[in-house]
Amino acid sequence: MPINDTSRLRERAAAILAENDRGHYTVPTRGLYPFQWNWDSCLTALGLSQLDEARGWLEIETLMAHQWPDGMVPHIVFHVNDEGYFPGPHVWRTGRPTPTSGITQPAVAGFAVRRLFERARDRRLADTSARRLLTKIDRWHQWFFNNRDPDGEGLVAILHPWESGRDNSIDWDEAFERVPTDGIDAYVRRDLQHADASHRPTNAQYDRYLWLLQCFRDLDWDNSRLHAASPFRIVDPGFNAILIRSCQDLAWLADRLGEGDIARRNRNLAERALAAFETLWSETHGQYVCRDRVTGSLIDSASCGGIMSVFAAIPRIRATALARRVETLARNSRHVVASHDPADSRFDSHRYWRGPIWLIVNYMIADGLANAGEADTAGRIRRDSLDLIASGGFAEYYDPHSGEPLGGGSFTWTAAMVLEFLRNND
Ligand code: 9WN
Repeated sequence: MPINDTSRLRERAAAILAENDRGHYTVPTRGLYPFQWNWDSCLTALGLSQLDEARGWLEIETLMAHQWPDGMVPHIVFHVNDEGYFPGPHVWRTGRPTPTSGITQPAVAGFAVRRLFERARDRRLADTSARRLLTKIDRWHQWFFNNRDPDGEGLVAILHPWESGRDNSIDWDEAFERVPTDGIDAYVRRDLQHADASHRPTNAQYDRYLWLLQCFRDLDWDNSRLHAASPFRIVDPGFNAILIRSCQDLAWLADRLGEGDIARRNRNLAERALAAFETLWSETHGQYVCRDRVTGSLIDSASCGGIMSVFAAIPRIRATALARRVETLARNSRHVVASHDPADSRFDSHRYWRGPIWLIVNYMIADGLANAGEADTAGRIRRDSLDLIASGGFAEYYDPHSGEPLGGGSFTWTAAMVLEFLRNND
């Protein structure tokens, strides 16, 4: 049944957050994802804090409590045993006291913490929480540039598609050809027990996800060795834009908290990265695209990763061009922002990150466009996002042509983003 009234949308969003709340962390959705995910938690904290500020801070503090000694913040924290997800802790075998995965995810924490801090009504709680998180996030940012930019190019590489958060994007197809599948252990996918196979990555992709995992595991998860060893090294504009924004937001926060060294360090990292960012611009596509760090070439694939670049303080002329890109995509599909250009023959309206719309992506693009003065396009994304929820409910992702809800249901970060979109309308 369509949900047309705003207060009912808010109520339903709050109910989903409560349903997926495990006390000190949330699961993305029951069944399909029974643990804590990194960028899910940071974005979910925004919605949680609208209902209960302390609970919002706790979500990020729980995640950051599982930071590795070298500074990495893992993409999954396995707080409980649950056989319903593959690959579980016995596959990763990272040796952490509370089991975690061995790779990371988009570093959205710096952005989320600034936002919680700016909005806080409980100033004392905000001050102590932000202070505790500041040094941890600063260490994570340094970890990125030390381990994922060993030649000092200014931008960082992902070594596994799961790190990008856009697992089966068309962006990775070419580079994935290089990833072998020999020697992988036998496994059973669990995702297909919870979601339709035609909405999910293929078995051939899962084989390669696992090959990379085993390659890193064979190196004892020693992050100083993984970059050189990985046949998959991609400089993703979306991933880097999130990191740049987080560095800038952390610098802002550090200034407020009187931590001058942290502020300077993060501002410098962001400025260097922004200077290098221009090398990812594609005139052909009118947007940023990925660079394959193994071959050195730009990747011929116009995905939402390149449009998410607007989340960072890119030049105004680029932000305007990205607003135009969104308007072009809007002419090719009923709803925006498709995770891949519908005009591309590889586009698939149902399959995960190869076409469907994700609310978190919409939120970050709309935020960046609004900051760049592109209020009309930002408003359009916001309205489209709320329309999708009103007609399709709180799904993991949506078909950009039909609006059909896809993947998992009762989805945590989708609910959090609805609260955010509604708040921005107040
Ligand atoms: C692997 C939890 C996560 C999101 C990712 C999304 C999906 C996992 C999976 O679910 O990835 O990390 O098993 O498919 O692609 O962005 O963080 O919601």
